[in-house]
Amino acid sequence: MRRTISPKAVFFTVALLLTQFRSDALLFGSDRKDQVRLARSGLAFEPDATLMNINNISMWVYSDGQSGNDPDGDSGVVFPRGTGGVVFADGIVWGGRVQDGANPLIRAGGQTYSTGLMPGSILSPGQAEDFTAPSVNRVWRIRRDYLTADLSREAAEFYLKDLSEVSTTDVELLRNRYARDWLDWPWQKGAPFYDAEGDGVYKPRFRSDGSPMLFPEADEPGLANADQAVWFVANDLDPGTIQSLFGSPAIGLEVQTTLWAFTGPEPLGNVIFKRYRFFIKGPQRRLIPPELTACILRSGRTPTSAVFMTISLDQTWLWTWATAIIRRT
Ligand SMILES: [Ca+2]
Repeated sequence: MRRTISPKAVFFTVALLLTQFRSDALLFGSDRKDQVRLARSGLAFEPDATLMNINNISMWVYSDGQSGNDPDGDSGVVFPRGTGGVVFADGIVWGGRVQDGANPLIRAGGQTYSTGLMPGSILSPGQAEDFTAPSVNRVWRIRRDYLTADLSREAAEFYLKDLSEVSTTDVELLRNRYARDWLDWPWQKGAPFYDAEGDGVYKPRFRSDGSPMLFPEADEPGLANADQAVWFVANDLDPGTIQSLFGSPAIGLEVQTTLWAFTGPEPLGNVIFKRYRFFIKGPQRRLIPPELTACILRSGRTPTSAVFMTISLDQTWLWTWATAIIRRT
């Protein structure tokens, strides 16, 4: 049935394809590798890549939405940790009709083996943050016990080393990054936090030994009482990047991604949750019917996945899904 809309209305239907990709062919570009190597060398304090790796799964994520691949272009979702890759890359793909006066009507974006997004939020219609700034081209990550936790395995995964090769410096660099990310948690951009005072402002507090004070004693970054969380924001405004994906012009989407995970036994110890929030900040105001028309999952030889969907009321979409590894085949 044909949908009737107001002439002034902006209509954007979306078909979201949420899947995990396996490939033997695709590698990241040299720029990506260089950036990540720089970060891994410790020369860049605010890197654009990190891992979710607090339970039985380790998983690479990047500030431009690329996910699943490791910096060397290999499968970057490893289960159980320290063994072999089970997912080559993962991502979310959206497409639909955008009635904003520009052509073509059909637009698409997302991430597959490459990404149509660039790091940073959208400041005003058509204007994104400068993705070359280290404070923008960044992924934030927290865990509550960063000051005292044994981060040796994390360091081995982050620096792509054997555990026996991890140095004290490697571990301390990661610990410093956790401390910095806790301090710099980008709540003003939309990163979730527990608000002790209920004042809407994130104000972390620390004890004399440097350890962070936790909620409800103080504001705390994170979501769902998870043991580890990652947050970053990206946008589709860069014409070359978005068109290189599917040949589509930008929609004007800001995409905020949160990942979180829990320690402990199965099944929760084998799950990484991932939430996407979509904000429409295009050159012209676009209204989006709060509906999603399709969601397709793919499992097969890949880990079993599940999707949980909610729709917020402020013209944003909120998606939560989980990578849950039941068993490795
Ligand atoms: Ca507060």
